[in-house]
Amino acid sequence: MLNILLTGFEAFLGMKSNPTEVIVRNLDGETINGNKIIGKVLPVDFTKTSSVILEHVEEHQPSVVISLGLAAGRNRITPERIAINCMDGEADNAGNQYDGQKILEDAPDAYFSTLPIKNMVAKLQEHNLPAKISNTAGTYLCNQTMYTVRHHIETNKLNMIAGFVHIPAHHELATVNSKLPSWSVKDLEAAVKVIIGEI
Ligand code: PCA
Repeated sequence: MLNILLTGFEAFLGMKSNPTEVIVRNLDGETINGNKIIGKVLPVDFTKTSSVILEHVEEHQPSVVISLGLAAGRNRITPERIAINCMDGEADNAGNQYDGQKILEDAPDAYFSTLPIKNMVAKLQEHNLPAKISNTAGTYLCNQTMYTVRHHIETNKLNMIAGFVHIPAHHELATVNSKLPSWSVKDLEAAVKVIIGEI
């Protein structure tokens, strides 16, 4: 049995909830395809998120790290191809804001996902769950999380695959924002299970 660390995020940018938090709490402790899911919710805080996820990695020694984040406005499941060494965008939940600074000095510009992103997209599409590879994880906490975990794995030569998957908003967020495409939590969770099944 492999340990799969599945992370989500707390709510951010004034939104009242985050579907990734709901999914990760629902799946924590489940066994999927004989693999144990360890679900953890991360803070949206540039100064804390990296150390929190790396502590979970140290404690649980997973073989796989799948991090989930909300991409409000996207209409499909988007496994990310790459994370870049850059922080930019809106202030986080603690009020920290960056303007293009590096996540880590003297570290590579980018890391590719080591999850089977092509197979994940193909399998989701087979299940009528719309999916597409994304070539940008942005420059906010989701990008920072994937970059940090991939850097930790490469630097320590760990036998661990890791990457990031952005998911659309759930209906709860769309009820208060008419511009948001949205999915049911049930379908989002089904998609995450398909993704885990491809590992
Ligand atoms: N999405 C944000 C951060 C937290 C989340 O769920 C992002 O895309 O960076």
